[in-house]
Amino acid sequence: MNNLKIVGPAMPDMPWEDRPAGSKEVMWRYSANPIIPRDALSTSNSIFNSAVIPFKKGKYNYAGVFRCDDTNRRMRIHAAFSVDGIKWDICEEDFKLVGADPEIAEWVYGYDPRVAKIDDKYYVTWCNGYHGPTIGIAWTDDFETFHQLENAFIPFNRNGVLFPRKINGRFAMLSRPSDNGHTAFGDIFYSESPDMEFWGRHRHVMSPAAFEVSAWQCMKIGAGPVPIETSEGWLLLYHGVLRSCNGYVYAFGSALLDLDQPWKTIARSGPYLISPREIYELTGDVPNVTFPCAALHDPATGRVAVYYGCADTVTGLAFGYIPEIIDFTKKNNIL
Ligand code: BMA
Repeated sequence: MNNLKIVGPAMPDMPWEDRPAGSKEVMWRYSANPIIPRDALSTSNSIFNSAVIPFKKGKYNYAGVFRCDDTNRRMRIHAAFSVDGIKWDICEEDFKLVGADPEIAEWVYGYDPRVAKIDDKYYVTWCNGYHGPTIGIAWTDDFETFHQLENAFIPFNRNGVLFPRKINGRFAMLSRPSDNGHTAFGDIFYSESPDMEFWGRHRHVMSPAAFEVSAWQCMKIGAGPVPIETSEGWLLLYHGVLRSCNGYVYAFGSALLDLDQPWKTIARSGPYLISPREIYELTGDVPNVTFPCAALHDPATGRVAVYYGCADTVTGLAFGYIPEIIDFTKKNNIL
């Protein structure tokens, strides 16, 4: 894959740690995980399932939107800034939305944010409470004011993840229709929009895998970070869920989607990339969860750093090389 082309801004200083000597893993964890403790804020019960993006502001090189559940156990989103992508200054106040139609403006809850840069705006999508979970959208250009748009779908829906550019002239989003509870099913769908308001042309992307084929993703699946564009297709990291006798287990793996018709899956990994294994993933408010919501990558080196929620409590980092993840996805393709 010497001629693999990876799209994205150069990020030579992105967070990184080499693969540990002797490790055969495709993705490996940061040795100083978790990078964000649960009590980084005076009001936080837990900080996890959060999204980051390169963003220059004063001394800062990255911005983010963090899921900070407070000590009422209310799910809130807070803006954050970082010099190195590892140590984060998270705003004590939750993010404030402006500009929405008053009929949908009431804040109920928000969680599992993602952030995508499309043209000159940063779009945040999150699971937004509006008579049940749906996908909220807001844009910002300074990570201080967030301009709320219409919800993308009617409830119930989770894991709304935008593509980082228009596809065939339209904004594009992956999401997972669900129910109002701890949904025991879930496929990934693709939708497109001419204007970030009206979403349609819904297409099925992927279903959970058969239990005998790939058990970690046999109950439900959902898009993780914003997909990464490469000459081999869109690299999608996605979470998959298995139901054990003790509850749900969240791992993540990879798939390649067609560049022009991203609802067509080119390859999908049978083995996971990361599954709960470390103590901070195995224990916390919700045990056995590794839940990726963002990735930083550097096209020249192929490096990728994935931000993932650990046991719904803290935030961790995992690293890999995009060409190796693509190879792994194709070699272990279960389609
Ligand atoms: C999902 C979401 C995620 C969470 C996961 C495990 O339904 O609520 O935020 O990480 O469950 O609890």
